[in-house]
Amino acid sequence: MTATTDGSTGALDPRAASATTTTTPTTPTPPTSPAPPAAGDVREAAARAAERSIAHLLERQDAEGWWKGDLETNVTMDAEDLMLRQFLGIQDDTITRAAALHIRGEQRADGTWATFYGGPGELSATVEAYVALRLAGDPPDAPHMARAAAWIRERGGIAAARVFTRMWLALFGWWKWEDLPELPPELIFLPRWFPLNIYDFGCWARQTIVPLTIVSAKRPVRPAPFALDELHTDPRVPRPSKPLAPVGTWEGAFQRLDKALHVYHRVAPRRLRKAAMNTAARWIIERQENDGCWGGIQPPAVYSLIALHLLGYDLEHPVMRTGLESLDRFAVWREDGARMIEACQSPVWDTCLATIALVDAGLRPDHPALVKAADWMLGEEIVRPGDWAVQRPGLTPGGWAFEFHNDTYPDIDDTAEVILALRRVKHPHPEQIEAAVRRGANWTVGMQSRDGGWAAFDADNTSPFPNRLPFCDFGEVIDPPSADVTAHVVEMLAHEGKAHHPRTRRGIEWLLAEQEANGAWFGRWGVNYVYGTGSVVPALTAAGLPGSHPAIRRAVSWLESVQNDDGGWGEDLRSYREEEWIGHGASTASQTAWALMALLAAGERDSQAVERGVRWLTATQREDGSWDEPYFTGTGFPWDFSINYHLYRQVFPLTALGRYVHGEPSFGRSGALDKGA
Ligand code: R03
Repeated sequence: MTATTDGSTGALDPRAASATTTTTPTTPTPPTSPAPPAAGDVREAAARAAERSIAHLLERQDAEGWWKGDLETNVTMDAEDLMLRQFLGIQDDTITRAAALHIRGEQRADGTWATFYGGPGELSATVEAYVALRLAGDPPDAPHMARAAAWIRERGGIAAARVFTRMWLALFGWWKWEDLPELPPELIFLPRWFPLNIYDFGCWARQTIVPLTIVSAKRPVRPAPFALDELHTDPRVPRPSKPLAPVGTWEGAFQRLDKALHVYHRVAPRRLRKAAMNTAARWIIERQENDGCWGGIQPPAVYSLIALHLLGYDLEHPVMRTGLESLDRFAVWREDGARMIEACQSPVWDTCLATIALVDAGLRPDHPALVKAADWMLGEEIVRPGDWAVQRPGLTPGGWAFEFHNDTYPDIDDTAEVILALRRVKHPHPEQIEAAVRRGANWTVGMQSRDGGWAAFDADNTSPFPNRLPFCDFGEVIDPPSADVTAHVVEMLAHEGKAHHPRTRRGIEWLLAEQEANGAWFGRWGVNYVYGTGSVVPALTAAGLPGSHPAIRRAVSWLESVQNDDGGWGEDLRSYREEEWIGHGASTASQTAWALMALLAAGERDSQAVERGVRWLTATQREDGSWDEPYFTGTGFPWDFSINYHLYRQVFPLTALGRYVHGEPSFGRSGALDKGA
């Protein structure tokens, strides 16, 4: 996310964004490219663009067979890395300088940091970035620091930051633990049927909250060498007291529960609390992956390291040492010496999407690069139970995760897409593909939620309670079914010849029931309605719905209604918050591709909309066969946490161009599912 000179980046008016991609002065205009092809050559131009893109992708495959694009998020990752090192006493000057270089590089002229390219200043990110630069030695009276501090104070200061941010500050005495929600370690003892037991939370929240209950109980304070008075609106009264909601409301009930838990904290039986913390520690250590990480994502790792350290695990203990080493592997070192921490890594996701793109664009299915990718994916298969088995105890393991090392939390999205990829490769040992696909497909079918949809990591993870906790003021904390994941599963099952399987039919019914009145589908893990619609339409047509089906017609009409004047599609992250941004934003490569994939699947190959979209892709492709995409089109949590998957801008345009030139992927396999799956 590169800041621009005038501080604001990206379009601020939905209509302006849709005019053309280059009207907003602050968004990077695509490199000047040759005039779009004349009508007759648009297919020829698409074929040439696909060839260049294939070459570009093949050059970037790792020797081990995988692809991985940077997973760019925001500077809280880098700030929390520096705060973790400060807390554990493992500061490293080289790392501090490189992290500070990256953080400063992301600050905008108005002194703020955002959580996505073109986004507004975000208070918690700005607080954390400011603290990190103070730890790196930037003086508070430096212009860039003074601007940030003034902006923070104007927006309520530290008191208005989210709970996670204030927890980080409490570690150094810059906030009071008493002014944070309680997270009692005794939570770990709650049985599966009891509300707010840890399995009621989404897997990422569960892995984060368990260690945080230890930190919350211990309330550690290791003062830093400076105060942060300049970040309080009034240092004398650093925190406004939040008024209690009425007792009859959920919010009021949970606020009062939190007050009771603060009292309990003072009187908790020592033996019970000690037993709870030890049980939590065992739970955490059981889930550390072979490479030392936790679930392949940053939050459980940093909080588990703090929690275990507070319980006496010293830095040389294997759990701590491998945990810290795994965090170092999340660092991307740039040529300019800056260091960016990835919140997570997406090699499995990137590799399956790249494989699909290459085959759909005409690369021969037995190409050595594809066989190598398939072998690597086969090696990534997960064959042991994870936390998902709590909800599905009898289900045979199978499937894939998103990251290099994450056997505890395979996800349904990656499993569906890996199967779609493996089925496209002509492998010398097809029986290996068949076996892994069968296990993965059976596991996926077994993970269907009761309502017929599929979620990302768990089945039926829909409790209404976690979201009401005062602690949960950031991101999502449960994992309900979503249209994009359900669509990827339906598409996979259709490819497996299971379009008429009862489970598939329930998934299709779920999708049809979820279609918005405007004809689109919501995007949970991608931005936003363009992603949801781009996922669902190809799934429904793969499962046999005709392009003339009313639901498909409504989706086509919606996509045509939000196409930009320049022929591309774009949807700003603001659409998660503001209706007028639904379907609107500066054109981007990945979102244009998603729209084209839907229109092509719906039988619109010869339409004006498709031709204009294909032209936009061919006209904005760079000389080296790649596309630029500063905009974030990936979603961690709608609005709260956004991702720029750096490979999206390559793999999706190639998929769309490939399907435009070569037609839809053929399917209708007689893939096997176990009886009764
Ligand atoms: C679309 C791809 C398939 N998809 C995988 C998506 C993985 C997305 C990255 C996960 O990284 C995370 C980063 C996080 N942050 N904070 C949290 C978090 C979780 C995952 C977080 C938020 C609230 C709580 C706990 C942790 Br409570 C930065 C299925």
